[in-house]
Amino acid sequence: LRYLTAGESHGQALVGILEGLPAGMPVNREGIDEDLARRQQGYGRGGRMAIEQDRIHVLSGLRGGVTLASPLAFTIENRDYQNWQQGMDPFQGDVTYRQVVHPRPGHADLPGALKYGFDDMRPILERSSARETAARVAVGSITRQMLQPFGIEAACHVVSIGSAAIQHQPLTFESLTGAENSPVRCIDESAATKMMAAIDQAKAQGDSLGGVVEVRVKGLPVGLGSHVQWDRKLDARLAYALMSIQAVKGVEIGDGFETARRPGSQVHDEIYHDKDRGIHRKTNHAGGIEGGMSNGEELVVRCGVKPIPTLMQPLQTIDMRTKEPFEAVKERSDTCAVPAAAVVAELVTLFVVAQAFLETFGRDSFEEMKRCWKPSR
Ligand code: EPS
Repeated sequence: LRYLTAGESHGQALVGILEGLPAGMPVNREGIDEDLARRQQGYGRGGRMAIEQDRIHVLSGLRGGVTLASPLAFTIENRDYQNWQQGMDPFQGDVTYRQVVHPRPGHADLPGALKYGFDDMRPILERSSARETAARVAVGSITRQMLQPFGIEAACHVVSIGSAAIQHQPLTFESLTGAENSPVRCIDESAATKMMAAIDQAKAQGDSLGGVVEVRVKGLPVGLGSHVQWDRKLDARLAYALMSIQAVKGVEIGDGFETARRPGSQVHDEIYHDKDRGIHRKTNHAGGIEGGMSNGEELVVRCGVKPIPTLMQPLQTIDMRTKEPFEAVKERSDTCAVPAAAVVAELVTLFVVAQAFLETFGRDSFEEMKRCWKPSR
């Protein structure tokens, strides 16, 4: 299972090609559009989300709502292209339109411009924009539909924004349901109020805020990923995929960095067996992965998301043409995209899980996959 995305933030559309799905798998458009809408929400977003209404347009790979095993190609329209055509039209676009020559510290602007030999950073920011994550959400959402019949479900929530954090501990998959109705995807109402106040304050000060998001996946069979090779380890693959999300600066599995501070007796999850539950654990510090393999417990991953580099109270930078000191560019932006990043992390996690799932339980046809499905325990 693999995919590519294409598309500029203010170009005509985002594009995705997903290849490797089994044949005969039902795909429901509404489910994908729901995930796309989830990603668009969140307190702290800027003006762009009032323009966009992300919807998937499938071009190939499906017939009558069922996969053909051929590459599934899709687009998600950028409505804002109507306002940007003058600058972004593939052939007629004016390359001097809305140039960006004052790189934002923390953004792809500067290294991208130096690497590709541009003075204008527009071509860099158009592609490095987190708008691209809409395509990844669509991909992940399709894989959600593949995993659902096998009892695998994912959910996400926001653990902290700035210094405002949730109090609830320990969490389970079921405890996350309330996040869907929170403007900041937070299950703790008092923390959510503090998060929104922090966003308001950052906005008033022309600043931006990051945070920590968590994804949980339940119903994973034992043995996704493998200990036998570095690039087959499920935790390593999750870290790779999650770190590739714009603004993610750290990834933790289970108790993550905290395990380094505790003795082994308080880190490792003791093993039990009884007739009803089979092999099981009473704790889940490992976050559902041991030795690079799923161990049958809930998968728990967290991402640290840095604050967006576009500040309305700009940081110091230089003018790329004169190299004189200047204030960084003020593009329209979000104050905080952490609630959206939680949704992206959930869908990116599901893609990695689906990829590993197909390696162990995959067949050419979906019906055969379901017939042969026998999780080890
Ligand atoms: C982004 C800047 C903003 C965000 C955008 C990411 O867009 P614009 O420059 O058009 O105002 O809204 O996020 C999205 C469009 C999205 O769909 O998430 C950036 O510079 O990364």
